[in-house]
Amino acid sequence: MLQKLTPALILAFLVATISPHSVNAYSHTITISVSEEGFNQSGNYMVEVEAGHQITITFHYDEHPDQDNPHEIRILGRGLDLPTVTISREHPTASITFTPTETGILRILCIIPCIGMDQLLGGAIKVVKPHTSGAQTFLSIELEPRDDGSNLARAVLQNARGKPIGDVPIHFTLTTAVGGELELGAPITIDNGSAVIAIPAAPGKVLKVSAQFEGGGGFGFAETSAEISGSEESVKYVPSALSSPTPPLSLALILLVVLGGVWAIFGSVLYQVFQIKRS
Ligand SMILES: [Cu+2]
Repeated sequence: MLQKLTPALILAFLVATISPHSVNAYSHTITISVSEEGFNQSGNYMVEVEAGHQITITFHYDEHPDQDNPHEIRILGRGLDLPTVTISREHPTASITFTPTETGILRILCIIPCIGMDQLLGGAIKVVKPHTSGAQTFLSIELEPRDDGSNLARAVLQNARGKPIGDVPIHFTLTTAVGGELELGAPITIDNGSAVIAIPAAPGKVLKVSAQFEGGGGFGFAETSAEISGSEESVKYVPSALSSPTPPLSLALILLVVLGGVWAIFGSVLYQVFQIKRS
């Protein structure tokens, strides 16, 4: 039994060691649902693709069955001249295939009047430079809240066998709910494969922190992200002393003196005006 198993085990080991490691981080076949709530139910939908790679986008009509709300969708961008894509209750699915050649943002929008059209103006395709291929890598991310309301993001980069990869930059990006993107920095991983960056406090907001390893040195691209909602703690409203129900006596006295002074000046001005009138 064991003798029969041994060649199989050796083969399995060999396959595991020499299996092709050229892996693309994501597929360029994209499905987007379209409804009055937006693209994939979002008013600021965004997807990332690599320049120079052919992409196929399938739009899917996702309205309530009773509702006839056709859409005509256009993808706009520099160097692009694409036909529009029409979807309706009768023709719920339509695809478009093209190859973006330049990096930058392409816009996706519905160009006919429809229900929820304000939600269908802000779609975006982010075209980034092609990712480096190489041995498969894994990136994980953890967010640790700190006492002052900010967070610490820790990303760990490992190879396919779980060994840490040190001395390479990890790019951290912050995405806010309104769709803005902020480059936070690119700390270098230490021996245990980790890189750490501070995330500014954003009370009451949901933040998406992305970490990206661009690849290089034989290693392939990897990315990961995590979401965090900023704590409400740091926006606690502290009423000023005078607007509190029981103002301190000293402050009340100061207020009395100031108001008394104002009335005294007003009184003396009035008195002088009467004096002038009389004389
Ligand atoms: Cu529409």
